[in-house]
Amino acid sequence: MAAPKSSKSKAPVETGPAPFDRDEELFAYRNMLLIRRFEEKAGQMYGMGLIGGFCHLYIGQEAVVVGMQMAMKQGDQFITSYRDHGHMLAAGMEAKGVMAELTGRRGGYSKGKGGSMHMFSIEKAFYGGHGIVGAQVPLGTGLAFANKYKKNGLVSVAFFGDGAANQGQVYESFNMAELWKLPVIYVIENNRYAMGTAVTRSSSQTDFSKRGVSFGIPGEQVDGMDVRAVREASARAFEYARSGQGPYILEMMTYRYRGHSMSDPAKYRSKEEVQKMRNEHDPIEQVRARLLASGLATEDELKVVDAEVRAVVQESADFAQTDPEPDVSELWTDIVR
Ligand SMILES: Cc1ncc(C[n+]2csc(CCOP(=O)(O)OP(=O)(O)O)c2C)c(N)n1
Ligand SMILES: [Mg+2]
Repeated sequence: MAAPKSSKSKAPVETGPAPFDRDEELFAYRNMLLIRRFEEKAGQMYGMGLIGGFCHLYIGQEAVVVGMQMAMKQGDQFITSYRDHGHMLAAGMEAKGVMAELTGRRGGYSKGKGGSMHMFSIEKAFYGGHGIVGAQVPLGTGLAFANKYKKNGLVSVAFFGDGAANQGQVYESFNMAELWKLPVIYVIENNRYAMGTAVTRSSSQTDFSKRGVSFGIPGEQVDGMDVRAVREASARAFEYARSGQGPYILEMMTYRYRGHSMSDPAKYRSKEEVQKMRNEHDPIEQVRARLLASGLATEDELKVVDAEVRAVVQESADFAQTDPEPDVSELWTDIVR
């Protein structure tokens, strides 16, 4: 609601998402920072030749997965694209297991045989890690179908990008999900680009929250750089889907700071554009500034969190370099013959 325009009002009425308490702010800070530092380390290790194959970093988009996780219930499934490291870390999957998968080691989540885009966790209800753009959307819808069939009260979340949102299979999924009132949340991570193509160059309707209108699926645009806004909108979406009303679309307005993957000519946007987002909207800096300004935490307390996060990331990097590679015989395991 807008602040009332009365000559008697003394202070401006604060609008925007409901505030977090100290524990929530610190939780969000720690988890977003873990993703940021992990991804920075992965980028360095890729540069050193320690990681092979594809690698897509999530830096800049951290508030989306952390805010979503804060609204999820244990057992709710989630599934995403190749840009998946942040999703796993936010769900509490171990940094060691993710990093070791990047370097192709035995202790990786797919025993070193899947790499960056192909990791899974039954325990954390993470269904991957998918390299085919948009393929996770029908799969996530299928998870919701299973939930409804089993009447287990769980909700599935399918994350996908602005580019993936133009795939045909997304709309086949929307149709069935609404027809059968499936408990699924479609999270469109609009980071403004699909590889080097800006949303405005590829989409006739650039407001992705409206993409479900013809099916009768409600949607909303969310400030995906503000973890409080993400948590609040996610809570609404979970409530809607869990209560049997059907699917819900959340368009997260976000931004990726790094290139699409590790090789990216970066000619499709200016350095100034990236720097402006970092300076004015960084999701981690927002929480940090709030914690300090409100007195909910001191610089020293945040330094302790920073050091703890760095230690976790360093331990994962050490493990990912010392853990052995899989035995050659592993070529014949975990495959359908
Ligand atoms: C079916 C298919 N088409 C094309 C590609 C190549 N490709 C990989 S990522 C990508 C861009 C997707 O962009 P978006 O959905 O916005 O996700 P983001 O990378 O921004 O997270 C494309 C076209 C692919 N992997 N799969
Ligand atoms: Mg994109």
